[in-house]
Amino acid sequence: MSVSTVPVVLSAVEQGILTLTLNRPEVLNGLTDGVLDAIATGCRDAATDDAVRVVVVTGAGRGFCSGQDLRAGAQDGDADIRSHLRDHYVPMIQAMRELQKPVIASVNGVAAGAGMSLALAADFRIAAESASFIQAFVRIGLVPDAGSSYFLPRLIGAARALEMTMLGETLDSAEALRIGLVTKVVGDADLPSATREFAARLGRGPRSAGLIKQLINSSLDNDLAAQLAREEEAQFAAAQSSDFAEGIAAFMGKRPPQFTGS
Ligand code: T3D
Repeated sequence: MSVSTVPVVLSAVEQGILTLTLNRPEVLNGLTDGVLDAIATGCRDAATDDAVRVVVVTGAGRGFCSGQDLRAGAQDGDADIRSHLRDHYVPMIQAMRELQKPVIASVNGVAAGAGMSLALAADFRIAAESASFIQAFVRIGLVPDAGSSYFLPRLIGAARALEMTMLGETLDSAEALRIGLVTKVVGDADLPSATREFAARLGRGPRSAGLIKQLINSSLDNDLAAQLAREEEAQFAAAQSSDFAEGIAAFMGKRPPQFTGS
Protein backbone atom coordinates (compact mmCIF):
# COMPACT_ATOMS: atom_id res chain seq x y z
CA MET A 1 0.00 0.00 0.00
CA SER A 2 1.39 3.43 -0.89
CA VAL A 3 0.76 6.34 1.43
CA SER A 4 0.51 9.79 -0.16
CA THR A 5 2.60 12.55 1.38
CA VAL A 6 0.89 15.30 -0.63
CA PRO A 7 -0.95 17.61 1.81
CA VAL A 8 -4.72 17.41 1.37
CA VAL A 9 -4.95 21.13 2.17
CA LEU A 10 -2.24 23.57 1.05
CA SER A 11 -1.68 26.51 3.35
CA ALA A 12 0.10 29.76 2.44
CA VAL A 13 0.20 33.24 3.96
CA GLU A 14 0.95 36.18 1.70
CA GLN A 15 0.44 39.83 2.56
CA GLY A 16 -1.90 39.05 5.42
CA ILE A 17 -4.00 36.58 3.41
CA LEU A 18 -4.05 32.94 4.52
CA THR A 19 -5.07 30.79 1.57
CA LEU A 20 -6.26 27.26 2.33
CA THR A 21 -6.43 25.25 -0.91
CA LEU A 22 -8.30 21.96 -0.86
CA ASN A 23 -5.91 19.69 -2.68
CA ARG A 24 -7.64 16.52 -3.84
CA PRO A 25 -8.38 17.59 -7.43
CA GLU A 26 -8.83 14.02 -8.69
CA VAL A 27 -12.11 13.80 -6.71
CA LEU A 28 -13.04 17.47 -7.10
CA ASN A 29 -11.70 18.04 -3.57
CA GLY A 30 -13.98 15.58 -1.81
CA LEU A 31 -13.88 16.00 1.95
CA THR A 32 -12.03 13.54 4.14
CA ASP A 33 -11.45 13.86 7.87
CA GLY A 34 -7.96 15.13 7.06
CA VAL A 35 -9.34 17.95 4.91
CA LEU A 36 -12.03 18.91 7.42
CA ASP A 37 -9.59 18.92 10.34
CA ALA A 38 -6.98 20.91 8.40
CA ILE A 39 -9.47 23.69 7.59
CA ALA A 40 -10.65 23.78 11.20
CA THR A 41 -7.05 23.98 12.44
CA GLY A 42 -6.15 26.62 9.84
CA CYS A 43 -9.01 28.85 10.99
CA ARG A 44 -8.30 28.30 14.68
CA ASP A 45 -4.62 29.11 14.22
CA ALA A 46 -5.52 32.20 12.19
CA ALA A 47 -7.42 33.55 15.20
CA THR A 48 -4.20 34.07 17.13
CA ASP A 49 -1.84 34.80 14.24
CA ASP A 50 -1.37 38.56 13.79
CA ALA A 51 0.17 37.94 10.37
CA VAL A 52 -3.23 36.73 9.12
CA ARG A 53 -5.93 39.35 8.48
CA VAL A 54 -8.15 37.37 6.07
CA VAL A 55 -8.69 33.70 5.23
CA VAL A 56 -9.43 32.42 1.71
CA VAL A 57 -10.67 28.88 1.05
CA THR A 58 -10.44 27.59 -2.51
CA GLY A 59 -9.98 24.36 -4.46
CA ALA A 60 -7.20 22.95 -6.62
CA GLY A 61 -8.13 21.85 -10.13
CA ARG A 62 -11.55 22.21 -11.73
CA GLY A 63 -13.70 21.71 -8.62
CA PHE A 64 -14.18 23.76 -5.46
CA CYS A 65 -15.40 20.86 -3.31
CA SER A 66 -17.61 17.85 -4.10
CA GLY A 67 -18.69 17.33 -0.49
CA GLN A 68 -18.06 14.26 1.61
CA ASP A 69 -15.72 11.86 -0.17
CA LEU A 70 -18.22 9.12 -0.90
CA ARG A 71 -15.43 6.57 -1.16
CA ALA A 72 -14.01 7.37 2.27
CA GLY A 73 -16.51 5.12 4.07
CA ALA A 74 -18.01 7.35 6.75
CA GLN A 75 -21.43 7.07 5.17
CA ASP A 76 -21.55 3.29 5.17
CA GLY A 77 -24.67 2.05 6.94
CA ASP A 78 -22.82 0.77 10.02
CA ALA A 79 -20.90 3.96 10.72
CA ASP A 80 -22.37 6.52 13.10
CA ILE A 81 -22.77 9.46 10.80
CA ARG A 82 -23.80 11.63 13.77
CA SER A 83 -20.45 11.33 15.48
CA HIS A 84 -18.72 11.84 12.14
CA LEU A 85 -20.55 15.12 11.67
CA ARG A 86 -19.99 16.14 15.29
CA ASP A 87 -16.29 15.27 15.32
CA HIS A 88 -15.24 16.65 11.93
CA TYR A 89 -17.85 18.82 10.21
CA VAL A 90 -19.15 20.80 13.18
CA PRO A 91 -15.67 21.88 14.37
CA MET A 92 -14.78 23.10 10.87
CA ILE A 93 -17.97 25.13 10.42
CA GLN A 94 -17.69 26.59 13.92
CA ALA A 95 -14.03 27.48 13.48
CA MET A 96 -14.90 29.42 10.31
CA ARG A 97 -17.82 31.23 11.92
CA GLU A 98 -16.16 31.96 15.25
CA LEU A 99 -13.02 33.40 13.66
CA GLN A 100 -13.13 37.17 14.16
CA LYS A 101 -11.51 37.70 10.77
CA PRO A 102 -13.19 37.57 7.36
CA VAL A 103 -13.35 34.25 5.51
CA ILE A 104 -13.80 34.24 1.73
CA ALA A 105 -14.76 31.20 -0.34
CA SER A 106 -13.12 31.57 -3.74
CA VAL A 107 -15.37 29.18 -5.62
CA ASN A 108 -13.40 27.97 -8.62
CA GLY A 109 -15.75 25.18 -9.74
CA VAL A 110 -18.52 22.95 -8.51
CA ALA A 111 -19.51 23.22 -4.84
CA ALA A 112 -21.66 20.19 -4.02
CA GLY A 113 -23.18 18.80 -0.82
CA ALA A 114 -21.04 19.71 2.18
CA GLY A 115 -18.74 21.45 -0.31
CA MET A 116 -21.55 23.94 -0.79
CA SER A 117 -21.97 24.10 3.00
CA LEU A 118 -18.30 25.01 3.22
CA ALA A 119 -18.84 27.87 0.78
CA LEU A 120 -21.94 29.02 2.68
CA ALA A 121 -20.08 29.09 6.01
CA ALA A 122 -17.67 31.67 4.58
CA ASP A 123 -18.53 35.35 5.01
CA PHE A 124 -18.19 36.06 1.29
CA ARG A 125 -18.31 33.97 -1.86
CA ILE A 126 -16.53 35.05 -5.00
CA ALA A 127 -17.37 32.71 -7.85
CA ALA A 128 -15.75 31.91 -11.16
CA GLU A 129 -18.10 32.02 -14.15
CA SER A 130 -17.91 28.23 -14.42
CA ALA A 131 -18.65 27.66 -10.72
CA SER A 132 -21.87 25.94 -9.74
CA PHE A 133 -23.72 25.08 -6.56
CA ILE A 134 -25.56 21.84 -5.82
CA GLN A 135 -27.39 20.79 -2.66
CA ALA A 136 -26.44 17.26 -3.66
CA PHE A 137 -27.54 15.58 -0.43
CA VAL A 138 -31.05 14.71 -1.66
CA ARG A 139 -29.59 13.09 -4.76
CA ILE A 140 -28.13 10.35 -2.54
CA GLY A 141 -30.96 10.22 -0.01
CA LEU A 142 -29.41 12.44 2.69
CA VAL A 143 -30.40 15.76 4.22
CA PRO A 144 -28.42 19.00 4.10
CA ASP A 145 -25.69 19.09 6.74
CA ALA A 146 -22.57 21.01 7.73
CA GLY A 147 -24.76 24.08 8.18
CA SER A 148 -26.49 24.16 4.79
CA SER A 149 -29.97 24.02 6.35
CA TYR A 150 -28.99 26.96 8.57
CA PHE A 151 -27.17 29.20 6.12
CA LEU A 152 -29.21 28.68 2.98
CA PRO A 153 -32.65 29.96 4.14
CA ARG A 154 -30.90 32.93 5.74
CA LEU A 155 -29.08 33.77 2.53
CA ILE A 156 -31.71 33.13 -0.13
CA GLY A 157 -35.00 32.68 1.76
CA ALA A 158 -36.88 29.56 2.78
CA ALA A 159 -38.70 29.00 -0.52
CA ARG A 160 -35.54 29.03 -2.65
CA ALA A 161 -33.70 27.00 -0.01
CA LEU A 162 -36.41 24.34 -0.08
CA GLU A 163 -36.28 24.26 -3.86
CA MET A 164 -32.50 23.81 -3.92
CA THR A 165 -32.36 21.24 -1.14
CA MET A 166 -35.38 19.15 -2.19
CA LEU A 167 -34.75 19.13 -5.92
CA GLY A 168 -30.95 19.03 -5.79
CA GLU A 169 -30.68 20.93 -9.05
CA THR A 170 -27.52 22.70 -10.18
CA LEU A 171 -27.42 26.47 -9.72
CA ASP A 172 -25.03 28.27 -12.06
CA SER A 173 -22.94 31.26 -11.03
CA ALA A 174 -25.11 33.84 -12.84
CA GLU A 175 -28.22 32.66 -10.96
CA ALA A 176 -26.23 32.48 -7.71
CA LEU A 177 -25.34 36.15 -8.18
CA ARG A 178 -28.90 37.09 -9.05
CA ILE A 179 -30.31 35.58 -5.86
CA GLY A 180 -27.58 37.00 -3.64
CA LEU A 181 -25.77 33.77 -2.88
CA VAL A 182 -22.44 35.12 -4.07
CA THR A 183 -20.78 38.51 -3.75
CA LYS A 184 -19.50 38.62 -7.31
CA VAL A 185 -18.82 36.49 -10.36
CA VAL A 186 -15.64 36.91 -12.38
CA GLY A 187 -14.09 35.22 -15.41
CA ASP A 188 -12.42 31.91 -14.55
CA ALA A 189 -8.93 33.22 -15.23
CA ASP A 190 -9.57 36.32 -13.12
CA LEU A 191 -10.69 34.48 -9.98
CA PRO A 192 -7.30 34.42 -8.17
CA SER A 193 -6.61 38.13 -8.77
CA ALA A 194 -10.19 39.18 -7.99
CA THR A 195 -10.07 37.16 -4.77
CA ARG A 196 -6.71 38.66 -3.79
CA GLU A 197 -7.97 42.18 -4.46
CA PHE A 198 -11.13 41.64 -2.41
CA ALA A 199 -9.18 39.94 0.40
CA ALA A 200 -6.61 42.76 0.45
CA ARG A 201 -9.40 45.34 0.85
CA LEU A 202 -10.84 43.42 3.77
CA GLY A 203 -7.36 42.92 5.18
CA ARG A 204 -6.85 46.67 5.43
CA GLY A 205 -9.89 46.91 7.69
CA PRO A 206 -9.85 47.70 11.40
CA ARG A 207 -10.14 45.41 14.41
CA SER A 208 -13.86 46.20 14.48
CA ALA A 209 -14.40 44.25 11.23
CA GLY A 210 -14.18 40.96 13.14
CA LEU A 211 -16.64 42.26 15.70
CA ILE A 212 -18.98 43.33 12.89
CA LYS A 213 -18.87 39.77 11.54
CA GLN A 214 -19.98 38.44 14.93
CA LEU A 215 -22.70 41.08 15.25
CA ILE A 216 -24.28 40.51 11.87
CA ASN A 217 -24.22 36.74 12.33
CA SER A 218 -25.78 36.94 15.79
CA SER A 219 -28.48 39.34 14.61
CA LEU A 220 -30.15 36.55 12.65
CA ASP A 221 -30.85 34.64 15.85
CA ASN A 222 -31.47 37.44 18.35
CA ASP A 223 -34.44 39.65 19.13
CA LEU A 224 -33.90 43.41 19.17
CA ALA A 225 -33.19 43.65 22.91
CA ALA A 226 -30.57 40.92 22.80
CA GLN A 227 -28.99 42.42 19.71
CA LEU A 228 -28.84 45.91 21.22
CA ALA A 229 -27.02 44.37 24.19
CA ARG A 230 -24.54 42.67 21.87
CA GLU A 231 -23.94 45.95 20.06
CA GLU A 232 -23.08 47.59 23.38
CA GLU A 233 -20.49 44.92 24.16
CA ALA A 234 -19.02 44.96 20.66
CA GLN A 235 -18.84 48.74 20.58
CA PHE A 236 -17.12 48.73 23.97
CA ALA A 237 -14.51 46.30 22.59
CA ALA A 238 -14.10 48.29 19.35
CA ALA A 239 -13.65 51.53 21.27
CA GLN A 240 -10.71 49.99 23.17
CA SER A 241 -8.87 49.08 19.97
CA SER A 242 -5.88 51.01 18.71
CA ASP A 243 -7.58 51.01 15.30
CA PHE A 244 -10.34 53.20 16.75
CA ALA A 245 -7.70 55.66 18.00
CA GLU A 246 -6.13 55.58 14.54
CA GLY A 247 -9.53 56.08 12.88
CA ILE A 248 -10.17 59.21 14.93
CA ALA A 249 -6.63 60.54 14.43
CA ALA A 250 -6.91 59.97 10.67
CA PHE A 251 -10.27 61.75 10.54
CA MET A 252 -8.88 64.74 12.47
CA GLY A 253 -5.74 64.78 10.35
CA LYS A 254 -7.76 64.57 7.12
CA ARG A 255 -5.80 61.52 5.97
CA PRO A 256 -6.69 57.88 5.22
CA PRO A 257 -6.44 55.58 8.28
CA GLN A 258 -3.73 52.94 8.54
CA PHE A 259 -5.39 50.13 10.45
CA THR A 260 -3.35 47.27 11.90
CA GLY A 261 -6.18 44.99 12.96
CA SER A 262 -5.43 45.55 16.65
O1 T3D B 1 -20.18 11.19 5.99
C1 T3D B 1 -20.82 12.04 6.54
O2 T3D B 1 -20.50 12.54 7.63
C2 T3D B 1 -22.03 12.58 5.82
C3 T3D B 1 -21.75 13.87 5.22
C4 T3D B 1 -22.30 14.13 4.04
C5 T3D B 1 -22.06 15.41 3.43
C6 T3D B 1 -22.13 15.40 1.94
O3 T3D B 1 -21.41 16.18 1.37
S1 T3D B 1 -23.20 14.36 1.13
C7 T3D B 1 -22.97 14.82 -0.57
C8 T3D B 1 -21.73 14.24 -1.15
N1 T3D B 1 -21.45 14.73 -2.46
C9 T3D B 1 -22.13 14.35 -3.55
O4 T3D B 1 -23.05 13.59 -3.50
C10 T3D B 1 -21.62 14.86 -4.88
C11 T3D B 1 -21.03 13.70 -5.68
N2 T3D B 1 -20.45 14.19 -6.92
C12 T3D B 1 -21.19 14.54 -7.97
O5 T3D B 1 -22.41 14.52 -7.97
C13 T3D B 1 -20.45 14.97 -9.19
O6 T3D B 1 -19.15 14.48 -9.14
C14 T3D B 1 -20.40 16.51 -9.36
C15 T3D B 1 -21.80 17.03 -9.73
C16 T3D B 1 -19.90 17.20 -8.08
C17 T3D B 1 -19.42 16.87 -10.51
O7 T3D B 1 -19.76 16.14 -11.66
P1 T3D B 1 -18.73 16.06 -12.89
O8 T3D B 1 -19.45 15.33 -13.98
O9 T3D B 1 -18.19 17.41 -13.18
O10 T3D B 1 -17.48 15.21 -12.34
P2 T3D B 1 -17.43 13.63 -12.07
O11 T3D B 1 -16.96 12.92 -13.31
O12 T3D B 1 -18.69 13.15 -11.47
O13 T3D B 1 -16.29 13.57 -10.93
C18 T3D B 1 -14.91 13.58 -11.25
C19 T3D B 1 -14.26 12.53 -10.38
O14 T3D B 1 -14.44 12.90 -9.00
C20 T3D B 1 -14.92 11.17 -10.52
O15 T3D B 1 -13.91 10.19 -10.30
P3 T3D B 1 -13.38 9.27 -11.53
O16 T3D B 1 -14.58 8.63 -12.14
O17 T3D B 1 -12.72 10.25 -12.47
O18 T3D B 1 -12.43 8.32 -10.87
C21 T3D B 1 -15.90 11.13 -9.37
O19 T3D B 1 -16.23 9.83 -8.96
C22 T3D B 1 -15.08 11.84 -8.32
N3 T3D B 1 -15.97 12.42 -7.28
C23 T3D B 1 -16.79 13.48 -7.42
N4 T3D B 1 -17.41 13.72 -6.28
C24 T3D B 1 -16.97 12.80 -5.39
C25 T3D B 1 -16.04 11.97 -6.03
N5 T3D B 1 -15.45 10.96 -5.40
C26 T3D B 1 -15.75 10.77 -4.09
N6 T3D B 1 -16.63 11.54 -3.42
C27 T3D B 1 -17.26 12.55 -4.02
N7 T3D B 1 -18.11 13.34 -3.32
